[in-house]
Amino acid sequence: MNHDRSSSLFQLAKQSIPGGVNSPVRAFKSVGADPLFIKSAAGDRIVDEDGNSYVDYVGSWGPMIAGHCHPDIIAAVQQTMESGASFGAPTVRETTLANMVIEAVPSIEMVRMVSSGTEATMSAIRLARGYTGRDKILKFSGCYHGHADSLLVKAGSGAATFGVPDSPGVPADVAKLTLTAEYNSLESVRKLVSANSGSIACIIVEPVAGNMGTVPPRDGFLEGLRDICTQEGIILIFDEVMSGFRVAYGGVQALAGVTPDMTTLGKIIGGGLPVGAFGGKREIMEKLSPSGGIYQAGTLSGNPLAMSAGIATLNILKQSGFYQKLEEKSRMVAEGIAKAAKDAGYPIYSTRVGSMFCAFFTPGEVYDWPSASQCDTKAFAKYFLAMLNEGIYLAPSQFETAFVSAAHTEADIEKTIAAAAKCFKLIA
Ligand code: KE4
Repeated sequence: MNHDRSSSLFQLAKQSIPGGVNSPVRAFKSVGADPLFIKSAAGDRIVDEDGNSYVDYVGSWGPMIAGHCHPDIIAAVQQTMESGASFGAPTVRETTLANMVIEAVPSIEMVRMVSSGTEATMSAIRLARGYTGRDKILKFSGCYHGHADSLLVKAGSGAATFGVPDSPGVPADVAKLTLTAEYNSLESVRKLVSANSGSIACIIVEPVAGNMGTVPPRDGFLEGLRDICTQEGIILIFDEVMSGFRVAYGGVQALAGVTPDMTTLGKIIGGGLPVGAFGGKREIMEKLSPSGGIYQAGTLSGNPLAMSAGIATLNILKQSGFYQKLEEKSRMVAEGIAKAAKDAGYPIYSTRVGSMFCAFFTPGEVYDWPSASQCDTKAFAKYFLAMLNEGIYLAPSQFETAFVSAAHTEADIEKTIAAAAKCFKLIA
């Protein structure tokens, strides 16, 4: 496949945009190639500036669960645009989408709209700190919750329970308030909680981790977090920015039967337009300005375009059989790729939760960041580029999740599996 135009556009972009991209993962750095510049998309396909068509498993990193250019979403946004893109004043659509979210996720009694997942998690943490009067937070290695300072933190070395910055520009004094445990390890949580008793405001977790590849919670993990938080008066935040409305209409919490105190959302509820949301118990949410004293704001929060795209998207998801059909497509493609790897004699560890799936390039079980980080990222890069050459667009990193949409056709799933069979043979 020829990518000349994308490459020249990338050189141009690098002169005016840092790294040539507006979000780092798009730069294809971990797969050692120039990124593709995408010109258009429709259904399960994206087309690059060189005219190459690809079966898309990135789906804008999750939002495009209904497929690209769904006519209902286009119509909703077009109609809204014609009556005004943004007013900076309350509109009916915000209440409509808020009530759809509340109806879908019973643990959410009230919800505040923002413009990104980062804003959602950053605001939820401030609300948890303000509500509890405590300053520390606890997260998990391998989980990503956006780029707010408190969340760009990794575990301190040795016995130090203090966090250290995971990026220049994050002050050490901020990082030390973030504790980091291991995903799927209640023991690591209990140790940190007892060492910081009474000073942890919240535990924030991806109830299905999607940012180290797709890593499901082990039996009892989410339930254990719920118990610890209840006993210790810690706010349990499920970061469902990726998994919300993705694995089920009610998110992971609907599948797991575990009730968080707050939930963050994004991606799908904006149907491809900028959106985020955080919601939870009324007694917590009412502490937010202007009903309470904890400040949070946003010029384009709840803007009509994103709200109309979100409402249209959720109406598509509510159609009967939507998730059953998506489950069948997702099972086909994930199992097909795993079988292709096995038949080629290349060991991968395959995971899937609903329409989120991942092929880990390691023979061992992946259940947390230390085990995920054992993957052969060089082999992944070779596989990624070989699949791209076959017209299959995967996430350009081993530590990301692949997404299936309702628009993925059986023919394109077959094409994907055939490509995987060829590509695993190439790298085996
Ligand atoms: P945004 O600020 O990117 O809208 O959302 C941050 C965020 C929060 N929580 C979870 C669970 C997330 O997955 C994300 C963002 N996901 C990444 C994909 N791994 C976005 C892609 C990117 O950074 O460009």
